[in-house]
Amino acid sequence: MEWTKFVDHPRTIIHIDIDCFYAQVELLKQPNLASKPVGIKQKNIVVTSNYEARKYGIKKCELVSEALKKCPELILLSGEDLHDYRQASNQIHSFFLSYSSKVEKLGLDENYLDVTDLVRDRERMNNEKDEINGHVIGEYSNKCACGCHERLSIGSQIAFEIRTKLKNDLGFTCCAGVSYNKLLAKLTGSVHKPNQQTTLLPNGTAQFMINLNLVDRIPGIGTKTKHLLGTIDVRTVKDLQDIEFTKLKKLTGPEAALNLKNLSQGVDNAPVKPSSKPLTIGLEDGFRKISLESDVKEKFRILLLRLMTLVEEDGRIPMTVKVTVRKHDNERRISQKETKQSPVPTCLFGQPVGKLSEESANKLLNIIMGLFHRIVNISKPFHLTLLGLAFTKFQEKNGNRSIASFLLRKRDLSVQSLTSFVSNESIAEPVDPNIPCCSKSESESEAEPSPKKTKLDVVIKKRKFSEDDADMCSPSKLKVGELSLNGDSELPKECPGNVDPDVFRELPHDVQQELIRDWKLTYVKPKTQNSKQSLILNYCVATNK
Ligand code: DCP
Ligand code: MG
Ligand code: MG
Repeated sequence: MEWTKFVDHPRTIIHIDIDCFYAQVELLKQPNLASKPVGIKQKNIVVTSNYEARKYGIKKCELVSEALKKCPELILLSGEDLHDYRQASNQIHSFFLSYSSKVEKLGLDENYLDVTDLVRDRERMNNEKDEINGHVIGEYSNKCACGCHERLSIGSQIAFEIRTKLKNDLGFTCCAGVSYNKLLAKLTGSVHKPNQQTTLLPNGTAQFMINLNLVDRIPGIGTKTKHLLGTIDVRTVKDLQDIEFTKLKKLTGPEAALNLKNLSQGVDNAPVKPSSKPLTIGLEDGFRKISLESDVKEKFRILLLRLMTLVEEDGRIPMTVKVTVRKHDNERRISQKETKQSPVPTCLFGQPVGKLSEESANKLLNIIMGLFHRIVNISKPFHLTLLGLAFTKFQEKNGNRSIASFLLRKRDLSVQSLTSFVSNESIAEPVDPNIPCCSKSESESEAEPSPKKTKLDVVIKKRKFSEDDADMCSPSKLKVGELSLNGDSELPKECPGNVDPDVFRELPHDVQQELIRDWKLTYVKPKTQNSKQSLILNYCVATNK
């Protein structure tokens, strides 16, 4: 595998990021504050602030105490309840869909729009101005042979129209980056802020990338990759551009080396993937210490209530619950995250979806605590620093379920790391960077954003992992869906094949029955299916009568 430069630039991509998003949502509700410095607070952190406040040097995710030192007159508004932000985010996403069907949502306030088709239509009409709207990086007059300068120019006109209409219709100002791929559009959009737009032409790319300076300024290069590259003295984007491909390949493997070389030159072939509903809806809450089972249960109860409001907004019926626990080992000074998951009886979720009766909530909590007990041995002292709950598989409201829906892999992990719970003991502190963190559980469990970990980190880690860390593997688990495919797996008696048997045994009889019924409905196919799978299922159902 060798690395070669791409030479033509057929696509036009716009990246749009809303200015000081939470603050704008709040200020649209209280416009009288717009000219004052306003910060949005979650627990003891100012997660963002308006640009008035930023004039005082207030940064994102700054401690409230620090922010108040910089600007004593800072007005602090609570950002604990994410409902309005999610609603605004969905409205903005829908608004963009009126320009292109290819809109990919990235977090709450960012979207990529692939406007290639729209540009082509306008090019045919041939009545666009041949000049770029907003800031430009690169030399417009030194035209690229593929014709992209004209297309990017039209893209910049479209970006301006979108930004103007977004402000008029929904009230938000934003920044846009226009370029020929996602990576460059995103990086370009943040050059001039707020409420501005920038277009990057191919002849400006190499220098633009160099100007980023350190490699981890490139989205896709996380902490681990940065450190790994440091071992061969590659620290800047220029170093990465210049390093011999063979040397890089030796360090990271061919796939990652190719990715890295491409990134360093601003090459990114990833398509804009139209966003769909997330496959996981989850919440996490971090704290200094929890060591009592009763506190754990209370935390899970609060998490469950909050999670149900998200489920209600989503409208689909959850089918699997996943519990995440971060345990701190005081002696070894390490924290490790583990997860366990179990199907949940779909009948627990009443109509409308998300409205839980107290009885159903208790049943769910029993399942959750059952999973918790599989992770934490409460007969011994324990020290927990994070609890998380997520629903990971869903059934559409029309009841159309399929085995395929069970087998889908995580695509879009929508887990909010909670600095937003109102709780006395909870402290939204970053994890101590000096304490090494490892996760012995399923890789999917890694939901927290810090330290910055990217796909590339994962590719590189997997490679390293298989070479020297094989003993770190988690014990094999019954994964949802695996049994149905691998008929030769040993099936626990009395238990539906998709439920952890130890969790199952702890559940009340009626919940066990509901799980068996769901399992039967999902997996037991009409008699014509003559497979090991259906034989196993029939056995399960029979033994539980
Ligand atoms: N946010 C958060 N925690 C973070 C970063 C951001 O809760 N560590 C929230 C608050 C932001 C929103 O996400 O308003 C969007 O994040 P951005 O990074 O886009 O920041 P802003 O939109 O606030 O500011 P900018 O104008 O720099 O885009
Ligand atoms: Mg933003
Ligand atoms: Mg953003």
